[in-house]
Amino acid sequence: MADRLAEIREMVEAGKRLSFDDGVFLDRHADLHTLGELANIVRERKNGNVTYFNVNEHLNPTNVCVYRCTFCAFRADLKSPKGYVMTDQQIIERGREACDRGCTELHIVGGLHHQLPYEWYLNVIRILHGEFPKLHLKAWTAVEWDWFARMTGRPTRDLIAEMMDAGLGSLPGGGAEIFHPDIRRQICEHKADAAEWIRVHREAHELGLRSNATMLYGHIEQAEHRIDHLIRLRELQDETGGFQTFIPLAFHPDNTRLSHIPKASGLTDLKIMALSRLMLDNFPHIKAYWVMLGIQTAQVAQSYGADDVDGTVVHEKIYHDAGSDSPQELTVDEIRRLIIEAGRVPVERDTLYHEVVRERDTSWKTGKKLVALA
Ligand code: V47
Ligand code: SF4
Repeated sequence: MADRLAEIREMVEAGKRLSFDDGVFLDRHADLHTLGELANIVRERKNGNVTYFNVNEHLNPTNVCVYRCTFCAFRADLKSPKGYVMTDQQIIERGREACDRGCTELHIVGGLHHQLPYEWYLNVIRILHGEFPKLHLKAWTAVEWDWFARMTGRPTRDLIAEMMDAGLGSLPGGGAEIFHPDIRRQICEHKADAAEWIRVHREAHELGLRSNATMLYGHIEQAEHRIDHLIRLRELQDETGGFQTFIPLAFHPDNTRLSHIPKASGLTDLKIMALSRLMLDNFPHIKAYWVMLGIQTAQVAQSYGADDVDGTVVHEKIYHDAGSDSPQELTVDEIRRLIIEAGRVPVERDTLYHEVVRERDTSWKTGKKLVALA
């Protein structure tokens, strides 16, 4: 066991790629301290001492959803009193609020509504881009794109191109869950499968968009399923280079059909963060999403592979509906403090990882010369 770990250490130090078996071995047997140390080598090689954040808001224009993923507390049935569909006016107000708060990005995902046509989702992008052309719109998970294709009978590639004309800027990483069919069948049977998720991201990359990727862990999956998931993402990244960030997402059980499963511990969160950094050797960034991890774990995660903590967020629903006790938003000062306390240099980025330098705050300029990009 110690020999195998020493071999893997040498591989990581030499920048060599880890195999499926290496990943499963690390997941099952490596101690957390070693995993963190190895992941930190890769993290600092790629991103130096910098941790990125952005100034963003979330918009979930509807929570009504045809699917019934067992892990989801956000969705509502068509006739449920909990269900909502935002009006154009409400959507524009949220865009205005985001601009007034200095946001560079709006993160837009929702449910797959039984009755709203594809044109309604297209209109969300069109009106927001029309009113706020400088706001980057990161919108619709691969599962939503697949639903649009099922509804319209049109290829996802055409739909992505059409939304790009309307103002779409990039794709978020949601809907990936766990790709392995043995698990996917049990947690989200009917929605887009692994091949469909991967095809949508491949098409987006080919059309010139960047995207993110996620993995939902801490429910019924095992080490093999997690490593299989990471390797499928790594293979697509080898092909296209279009992924920017990987975000491991811990399952939050409250108000879901899997509420009997205890929430993953902070130790598991750090283990998956480090494993993700080690296996995804071709992803530039790994995100410690503070809403999901909590602030303390997001701080420690910056020594376990993460070089990004997401943004100010505001109006997050998916995790708060499932029991997250993180605050609804962090101010820029709070984010910067949580990064500095972790011993890293905060750098505000836009969605595409260009540094944002705000004129009124000259400390951004000191941060700039410390940026060490791979
Ligand atoms: O696809 C749903 C997950 C995802 C629960 O791209 C749950 O920058 C835990 O993808 N417990 C949506 N997870 C969120 C997402 C995301 C978040 C932040 C940044 C980015 C990005 C993407 O949330 C869903 C699903 O995997 N999810 N319910 C739950 N109870
Ligand atoms: Fe619908 Fe997404 Fe929730 Fe699944 S995770 S039920 S697709 S809103």
